[in-house]
Amino acid sequence: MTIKAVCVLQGEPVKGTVYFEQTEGSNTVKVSGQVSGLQKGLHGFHVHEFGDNTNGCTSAGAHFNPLGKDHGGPNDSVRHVGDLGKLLIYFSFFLYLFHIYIKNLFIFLIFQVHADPDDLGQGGHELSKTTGNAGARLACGVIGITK
Ligand SMILES: [Cu+2]
Ligand SMILES: [Zn+2]
Repeated sequence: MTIKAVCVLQGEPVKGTVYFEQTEGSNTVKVSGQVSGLQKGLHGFHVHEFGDNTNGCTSAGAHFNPLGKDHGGPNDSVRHVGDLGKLLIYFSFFLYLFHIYIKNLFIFLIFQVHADPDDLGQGGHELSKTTGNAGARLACGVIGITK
């Protein structure tokens, strides 16, 4: 049995599709997809805490952080559960820990792509430990369960 979720990113000009997939019994979620309309280079990607789009991507709130930790990279032990690191236009990777939430919480969350790379908490900027200083919110979409 595989649990699948999808997010359609609707920004201007940034658009994309992101898939989340977890095989039952596995302790990771596969995240894959593509985003178009981005400037060349790396961009911060996160799952944010609210599935709220009423005021655009701003309403999505902070990074999804149910364990109350500091911001980090996707492979760090100290990180927000929603920290996906910095990604290129096409991506496919496995995310640990997120699986705990995939079944119940997915429809409440927003996936978001940013203008700048995420410093993974190491940048020394005042925002490093909360947002990774990833800059403007370019596009976002609600993550929903699919078949
Ligand atoms: Cu973000
Ligand atoms: Zn974070």
